[in-house]
Amino acid sequence: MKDPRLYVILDRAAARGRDLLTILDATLAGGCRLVQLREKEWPSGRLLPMAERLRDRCRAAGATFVVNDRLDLALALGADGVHLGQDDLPPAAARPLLRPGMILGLSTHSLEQARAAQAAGADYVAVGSMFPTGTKPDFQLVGPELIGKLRGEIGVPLIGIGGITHDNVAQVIHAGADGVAVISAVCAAPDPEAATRRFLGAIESARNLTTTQRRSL
Ligand code: 3NM
Repeated sequence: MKDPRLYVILDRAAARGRDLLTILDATLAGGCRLVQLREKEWPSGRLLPMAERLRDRCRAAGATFVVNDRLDLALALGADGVHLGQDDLPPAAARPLLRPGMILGLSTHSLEQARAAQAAGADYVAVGSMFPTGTKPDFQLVGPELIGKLRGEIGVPLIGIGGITHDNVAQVIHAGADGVAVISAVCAAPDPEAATRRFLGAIESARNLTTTQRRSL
């Protein structure tokens, strides 16, 4: 995983009828290099042709391409990784099935789950929800505070997720996150390329401030 700062999750439902390929091209043009495909409704057979095109475009751009939930699809596509939730295959069952070098990302919603994810060999740990979100109706609000608590003990990249916007992203970075994952703030943005650029700029500013603050401690 080359650059975890901004993780754009492509979700057809959040795109409100817009083509995911167009959104992908825009976010890649805006500088995103970590992309996930998240599809909660379509069966894998229906999803496969579009997923192949998304994978090809990510490859051409040198971006990392991860598939949410569906290990079979991730393997069939030769994706760079798979992202699993607490109700998916546990990491101990999933890891032996992955090709060498494939990324395993895990969703977590508590201190205990994040510790367990690291112990199970996750390559990154997503922590959410940072803020209330309409994208995941059953979100559990943990806030940036949980990132702060985990920072000292989690060695792999920590990615904040849930309700992240240009206005609150700095809070997540200041809490110690290595990156943020967003769905609606890019997929539903009027201009996903501009939204991506603005996120990368806001993340960079927040990181610089964090470094300066650390130096002055
Ligand atoms: N996982 P948006 S919140 C997919 O808390 C997902 O683990 C979450 O979408 C978690 O950026 C979430 O539109 C939805 O809020 C993120």
